Amino acid sequence: MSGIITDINALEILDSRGNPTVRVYVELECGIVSSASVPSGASTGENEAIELRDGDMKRYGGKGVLKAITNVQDIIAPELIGMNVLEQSDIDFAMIELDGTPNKSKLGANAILGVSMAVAKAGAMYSDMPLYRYLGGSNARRIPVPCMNILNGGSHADNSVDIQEFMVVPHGAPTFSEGLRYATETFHELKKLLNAKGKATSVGDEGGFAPNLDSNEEAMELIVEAIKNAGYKPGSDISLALDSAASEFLAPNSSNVYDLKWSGAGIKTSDEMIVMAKKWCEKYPIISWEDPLGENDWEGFSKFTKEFGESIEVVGDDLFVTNTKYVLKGIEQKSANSVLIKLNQIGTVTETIDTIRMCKDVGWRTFISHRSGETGDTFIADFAVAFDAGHIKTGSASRSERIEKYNRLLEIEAQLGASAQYFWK
Ligand code: 2PG
Ligand code: MG
Repeated sequence: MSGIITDINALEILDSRGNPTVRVYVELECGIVSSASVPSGASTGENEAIELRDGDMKRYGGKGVLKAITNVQDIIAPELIGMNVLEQSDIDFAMIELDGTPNKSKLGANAILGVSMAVAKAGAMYSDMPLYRYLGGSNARRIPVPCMNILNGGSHADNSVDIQEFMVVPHGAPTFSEGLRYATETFHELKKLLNAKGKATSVGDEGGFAPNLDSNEEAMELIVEAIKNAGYKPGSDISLALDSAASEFLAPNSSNVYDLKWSGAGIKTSDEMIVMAKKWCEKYPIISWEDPLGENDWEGFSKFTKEFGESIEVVGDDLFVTNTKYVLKGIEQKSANSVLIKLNQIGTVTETIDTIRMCKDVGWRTFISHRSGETGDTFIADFAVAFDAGHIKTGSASRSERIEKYNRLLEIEAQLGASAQYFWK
């Protein structure tokens, strides 16, 4: 029986924030049916591919995705039906052409990505392989280090912390499953500490705690204490990764002045942010820092990388939006040494792979990421293994939409057995 696509359908479902998102079903002539669900960001980069929302204020406050669903059913499906599911890049480029805009604003990146991911899953099912093996080939066997976001701030929480994500990175663990255990035990210890200090233990969008704290530094002090209480050595067993998501606290009308508004720490220039970062890097075991500055502060990013690029991973998220055009600019300007990879920032599986390939060509790292609005879809777990990404962030040790991805990685590690690899570099 053939791998010809015979039907493509879509459904409006809800994400982890209760906002509508797109689920796509792809059916093959042989009877295989796959489905994929699209995530959604909150601290989005301005150059991301466009997530099409209905804007009909009578439904979900304007956030409905019925237009994207109709685009899948009426425009994309007729074009792709009859194509071979194994031709992933032909299929993705057919959709790019059909859309015809530079940012997928006509059909919607949510419509296009849903189809692209469901096609990849159907291809794997048709080939009778797990997704990581189908996409990555027979040597895909490195399980990414989980960067677990255990304390949330910024626009992912309603608290007094500016930095969006404080992650624990169990790079000293021997395996992924042990690393996940180290990080999860630290999460539980942090809860105990917060309780003891009378701080809130409710969680933010990505499942990390979201307490009101006196400063951003207090968050790191608490986490380091939690690491020790869990019986691990900060810096050798577990280090810290930060995502400042600094575009979220730019001063009004500025691209390089920052207002640490949630903590009330005041206004800082790009250079002052770097001075602050230096102090933090000396004091805390930080090994990775994402979006330390805003998405248009290219000069600041280059200075930041000059200062820290030899000692830590400097990750661009909003700066690069998983787009080769911006990654190329970053390579030329030495803006970072790592790229956060989010499929829905660019909108197809094929273009995401292009971005990863560009990073690898110049020795940059790749860091696969969920979005703050997620579903139970575990695509990124397989995707990270397929492309040897090395690092993944998919939230905390709470909220099933986060845990499902970690559980999928446990499953892959078990399948790989002794051949599974786990290392930070
Ligand atoms: C980020 C992401 C994911 P969002 O900034 O890296 O953690 O957040 O999906 O809201 O853009
Ligand atoms: Mg980010």
